[in-house]
Amino acid sequence: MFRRILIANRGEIALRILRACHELQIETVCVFSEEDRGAAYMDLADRTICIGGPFPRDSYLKSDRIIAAAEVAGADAIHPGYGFLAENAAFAEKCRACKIEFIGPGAEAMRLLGDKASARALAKKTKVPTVPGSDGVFENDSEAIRIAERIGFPLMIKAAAGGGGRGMRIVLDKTDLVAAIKQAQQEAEGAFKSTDLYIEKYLERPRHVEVQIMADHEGTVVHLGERDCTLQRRYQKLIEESPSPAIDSRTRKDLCAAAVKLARVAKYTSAGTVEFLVNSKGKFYFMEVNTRIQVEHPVTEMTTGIDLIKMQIRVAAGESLDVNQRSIRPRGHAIECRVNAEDPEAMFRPCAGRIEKFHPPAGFGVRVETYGHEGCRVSPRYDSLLAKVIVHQPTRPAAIRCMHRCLHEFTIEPIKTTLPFLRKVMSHPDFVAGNVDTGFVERTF
Ligand code: MV4
Repeated sequence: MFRRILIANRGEIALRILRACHELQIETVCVFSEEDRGAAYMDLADRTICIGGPFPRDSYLKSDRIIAAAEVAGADAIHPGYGFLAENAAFAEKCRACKIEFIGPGAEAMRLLGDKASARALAKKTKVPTVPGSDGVFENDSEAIRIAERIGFPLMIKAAAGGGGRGMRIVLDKTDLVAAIKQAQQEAEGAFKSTDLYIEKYLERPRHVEVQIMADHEGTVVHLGERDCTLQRRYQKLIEESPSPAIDSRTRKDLCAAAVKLARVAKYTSAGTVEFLVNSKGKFYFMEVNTRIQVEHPVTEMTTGIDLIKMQIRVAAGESLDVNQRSIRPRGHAIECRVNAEDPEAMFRPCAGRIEKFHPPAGFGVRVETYGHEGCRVSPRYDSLLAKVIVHQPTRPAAIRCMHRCLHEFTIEPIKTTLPFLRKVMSHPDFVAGNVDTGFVERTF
């Protein structure tokens, strides 16, 4: 097992990883930016090292400084959390070259699955259902037109290097195609330094259902059930739950089996998520793979009783999985609400400042993941995620009632948060009925 882990992240996920390390009796090193100097969660770290200025590109994205910090502090592994360097294959390779274990998948699997066009090609080859579309990236406009005419409109142009909705365009008919390709190319070039694009048929009003997988270095792959993340706004998830209220047990079985199959052929290790879109008839299609631990992982931890961060650390240290598929028995219903420092009345504009009053909820089946406390500062430089409220109850109606209670108990002042918005969703008849799609938030609020 590792002796000392460096945490290359900040905020709630840095705290989550710190706690897991200490339960495993592993020492911790926390790196931080000038902006995060003095943040209370770092009191729990055995050592803290400043790695640069407030902008992510000057600190949390500076791979060489992070590796240097790990070497100086004698850390034998780095946990990247989510965001920042978590899905950067070059960073994973640098860690390996410096004999520091990167807690995540190998660089090869990360590269193969991180490119959405190659992940899609692998899914297709593996007979995991994919949306009709191009075989890999297209070369030029005339090839794109040929593919578009074959699959029909509406369709989507997507950036191979994209993710979370960046570099995507919906194309309603042929007259818009060439202009959309140009726009998507420009966006992709700017954001990812790659103009590779591919085409998919556009699925209307889908649900987003993803499968949590975990794999060790012996080739054992298990799934931990699915999460339904349909409630989003502008590709930002707001509420996640498990099990999905939208799929039957047969679909669930097929979906989870497809995710495991894909992880096996990719020789995947560590925690990962295979994302699918599900249409109103319950047919599912592979979308992309997230090669990291995700924000919403606690939903799965609550239903399975498995600590995914600890499991990730054990697997990275070379231990084999201490569970098998039959022993993983999801129970009850879990819901997570993301409490963001944003003003829902002002188009979810990020809000920053000092928190004067902070009273998180607690009680039976309630878990709160946050770096927040009275007197803490919320920076405008970083992700607005302030707290995650996760509830676990025997049934979905009980979980909704419990979440409703928690959201009323939670007091944060004076900064604006998404709490009032989340309260409205919890009492909305369509959410209560499990009858929403990915356009629900924009249509309803
Ligand atoms: C799609 C789609 C419809 N058809 N692909 C958005 C983020 C990325 N993970 C995939 N996304 C979508 N891909 C096809 N072929 C609709 C979306 C989409 C979406 C997906 C999940 C949750 C919310 C969404 C909101 C708008 C669009």
